[in-house]
Amino acid sequence: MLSFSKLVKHQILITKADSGDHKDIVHIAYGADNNFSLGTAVSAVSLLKNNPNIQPHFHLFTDCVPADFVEKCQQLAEEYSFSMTAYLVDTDKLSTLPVKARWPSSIYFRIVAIDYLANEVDRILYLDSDIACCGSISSLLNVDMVDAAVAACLDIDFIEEGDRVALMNAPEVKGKYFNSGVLLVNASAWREHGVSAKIARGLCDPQIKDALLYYDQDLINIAVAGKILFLDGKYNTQYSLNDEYKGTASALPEDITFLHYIGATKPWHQWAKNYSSAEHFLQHKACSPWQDAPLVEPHKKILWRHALKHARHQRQLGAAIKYGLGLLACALKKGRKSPAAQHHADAGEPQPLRKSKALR
Ligand SMILES: [Mn+2]
Repeated sequence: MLSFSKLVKHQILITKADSGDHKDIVHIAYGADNNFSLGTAVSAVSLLKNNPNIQPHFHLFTDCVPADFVEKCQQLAEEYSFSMTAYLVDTDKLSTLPVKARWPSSIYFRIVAIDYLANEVDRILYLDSDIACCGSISSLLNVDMVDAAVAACLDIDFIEEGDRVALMNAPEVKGKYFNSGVLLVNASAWREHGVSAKIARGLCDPQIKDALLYYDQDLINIAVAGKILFLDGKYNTQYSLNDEYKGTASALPEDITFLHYIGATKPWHQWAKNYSSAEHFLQHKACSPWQDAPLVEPHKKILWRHALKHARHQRQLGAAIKYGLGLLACALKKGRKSPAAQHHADAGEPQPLRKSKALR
């Protein structure tokens, strides 16, 4: 059976906090590929800025650790007291796991991270890279988990719940499906309940495998059902920047600990920078070693499409032309491919979900 922790090829100590600093050490895990590295960095910065009383040890599970990233993290360590370790994950082995077009295999990094760290530390706070910290996390760290394996918040966007829980043969998940962007993990309960092994078994179960839509998130939900402690929504306030152009955006609540930018448009995307909702990310980027890092431009069709819709919504003619041409270029490139390649391209192109904000 698959052992997730064995997929860690090696680890790199990026920076180590001064041991004379007597703050509480909090283990914070991220699992994201290099495409999300700007998000990971700024998420960590937002946590440091809002929590001067703790000393985080960041554990980054990733596919690539560029020298420039290490340099900037070390620069950040001159200002804040924290440790950081990067873990390189064997992506060749992960690529054999089920994913549909919509997700890269790096979605499984979070399971690798938790499985690995559950043998090393007592408690892990897993965070997605598209999460900005907006306040103190001390109340979250003091949560009494009793024998729950995971503390998390309800998912605001669980699609076709009735059908899906039936398909996954997981009635215990009904009405209790959580979002996996913020997970507080009780390592001993995770091990005692054999959660990693249940996830690995789920991956081998044809019925579950075929019904998976959010892969890693579905698998964790099924595996920890009944051993979950639900947290106040402020610990994972899920917000889609694409709601801005759809006209369905609602004002952010006052009291937010973690703001989770769900949906395909992320706050590090060039076309999101004018929204006040992106400020929770951009303000931390602006006063960090990543201040001059360029915002990300579209690099696949679904992003060109969203970028164009945002530019039109914001009545930015120049940007709309640029993104419209980019989208056209994608269509032309696809049209030039042979039928076989075209079939492959179709399979590889993320399709928008009918009802979902998708793309956590
Ligand atoms: Mn996310």
